[in-house]
Amino acid sequence: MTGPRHRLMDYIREEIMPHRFCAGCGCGTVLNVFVNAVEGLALDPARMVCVSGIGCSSWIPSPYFKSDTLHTTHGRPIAYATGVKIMRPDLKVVVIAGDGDIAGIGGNHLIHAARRNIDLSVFMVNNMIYGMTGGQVAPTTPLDVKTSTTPHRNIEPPFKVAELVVAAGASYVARWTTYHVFQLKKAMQHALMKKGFSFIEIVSQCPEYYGRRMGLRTGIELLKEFKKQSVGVKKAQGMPEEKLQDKIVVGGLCNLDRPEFVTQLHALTGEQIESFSRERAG
Ligand SMILES: Cc1ncc(C[n+]2csc(CCOP(=O)(O)OP(=O)(O)O)c2C)c(N)n1
Repeated sequence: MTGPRHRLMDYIREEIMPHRFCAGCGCGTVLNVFVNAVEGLALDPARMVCVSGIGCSSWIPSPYFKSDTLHTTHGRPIAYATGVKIMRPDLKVVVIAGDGDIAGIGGNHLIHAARRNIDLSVFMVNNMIYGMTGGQVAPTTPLDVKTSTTPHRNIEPPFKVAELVVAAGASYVARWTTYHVFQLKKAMQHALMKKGFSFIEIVSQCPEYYGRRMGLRTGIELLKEFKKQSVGVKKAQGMPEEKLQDKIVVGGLCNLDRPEFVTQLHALTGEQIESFSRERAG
């Protein structure tokens, strides 16, 4: 999977830079950290496929990351990525998309890919709303927050997506924010090298559609808020639920080894072909 040493810019489509993310958006940070993580591992971009859905964050790999990319339909990147991995298990398959994409419309694909433990690295950029379409409420929007579709306040409790993915059976799960760039880079590297389903929830800022309504108008203000709200996994374990209501629990949530789906599928197919050939010969 690793190839000759690459420079950082070998992973970026320079011809379409500067990128088109809004000023202060976390997507630029996630792109930066992802490129650094891949470069640090000396991964060969020609041996990677990045899959995204529809949304601002889906632009992180497509068009900016210089590997083969599949920019798919909203909510379906994990389904497309599963197809790629089954046909080309030799390639590293990465999904980068939004919380609306992965946990909203694509929520079923997420839990079943985790349950099957398919060898994918899924990086979910959680800006807590639907960014691209104008800041509608998402299944990740915190309680009481005002969005374009909850102008008074949000009354729906949000999913804890990382914890959901742990419960569904993933091999590696972590949560970090765009404030924690060094920890996020390490977590991405871990996820990229882990066999099985790996998932990182990246809490990220949308100053335009999320921050503005919260009175936090710039990326910096939102990053300061993330820093203030973050609590490490270990510390959080000793805290009562009500104290964790407005906190972001950061760190590694699980790291275990389980049988991986695609390997087992190909072994099973091999056994079937062998027994079929034996039957025909006999
Ligand atoms: C099937 C379908 N439903 C709805 C839409 C409209 N749509 C496009 S992007 C989007 C939400 C994007 O939010 P998210 O996935 O969180 O990504 P972000 O833009 O916040 O990064 C929606 C609802 C669509 N393109 N296709």
